[in-house]
Amino acid sequence: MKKIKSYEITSEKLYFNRRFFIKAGLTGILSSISSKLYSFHNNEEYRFNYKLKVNDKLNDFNEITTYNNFYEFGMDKSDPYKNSGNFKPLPWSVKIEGLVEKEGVLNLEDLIKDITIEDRIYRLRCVEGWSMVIPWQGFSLSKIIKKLKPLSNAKYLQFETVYRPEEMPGQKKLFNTLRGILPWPYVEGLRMDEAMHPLTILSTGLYGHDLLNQNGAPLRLVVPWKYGFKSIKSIVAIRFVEKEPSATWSTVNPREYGFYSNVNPNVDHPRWSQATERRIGEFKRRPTEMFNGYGEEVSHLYNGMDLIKYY
Ligand SMILES: Nc1nc2c(c(=O)[nH]1)N[C@H]1C(S)=C(S)[C@@H](COP(=O)(O)O)O[C@H]1N2
Ligand SMILES: [Mo]
Repeated sequence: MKKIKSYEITSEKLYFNRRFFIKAGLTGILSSISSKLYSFHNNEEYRFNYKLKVNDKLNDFNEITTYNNFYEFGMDKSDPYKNSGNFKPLPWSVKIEGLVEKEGVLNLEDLIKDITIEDRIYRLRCVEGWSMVIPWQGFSLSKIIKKLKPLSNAKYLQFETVYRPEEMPGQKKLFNTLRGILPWPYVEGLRMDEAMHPLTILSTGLYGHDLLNQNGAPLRLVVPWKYGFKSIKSIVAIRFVEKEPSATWSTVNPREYGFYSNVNPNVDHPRWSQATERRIGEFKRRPTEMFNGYGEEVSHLYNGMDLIKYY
């Protein structure tokens, strides 16, 4: 179990103080208090691209790292926190495959060389009806895609999570829908224009801390206008393909999970209403916003599409 020390349980206030210290150049002190695995974060001049909405409040570090969905480590929300201590996020490399000029294996450092890590505060909305506001750090996936030079017939991307049953106890169980365990490896997909949208990020950290294992270390996707399961963790392959790729949840249960999975209060999950959500840390449910509140930025991607048919 990865213990979270009390000094790592960061309140919003402390976070902003940290930012101040980062600016003041006291990075040495910071890196000694956060048990770092690698060092993409502490030396950054953080920038905020998105301001918090008036009624949004950041979830704290403890909430974000103890209430997770990462079935590779088990199905309960606390399992990823409890069972991910043996996972080794370093060294890490990512396979680049398919309809792209620069196929090959890239180690993480090479993949993000020359890329600035930015601060992005995004809401993550789960299909089960809960949500959090998370200060991610990462960079637009589009920066990587441009460097890799996709061929003109690459219309979609598929992402794949690492398969390491020795380090991920949930992967040891055989696939069996009745028990709810998924087929491994976990895969996800995006249409090329969704992947190129500046809001779509690859994240390497949050709250000024490298990603913990339970959040998808060392590299995970975040697509803030889609349900959380599109945000695939611990990515080891990115595949450029012509046809809509398979995605784990839509393969397992296509009636309940579509390829698009845009947050949409008007389209219910067959077993749950999607009209409201519970922000972790709050009791009263709040209305869910179309595209999770990012409609102004992303609705043009779906002009003319029937979002009830393409859920
Ligand atoms: N590989 C993998 N990625 C995954 C999942 C998973 O089980 N396996 N769960 C998804 C779901 S359902 C959600 S809601 C988010 C949760 O991300 P968080 O734990 O960092 O908040 O991760 C997504 N990515
Ligand atoms: Mo989720």
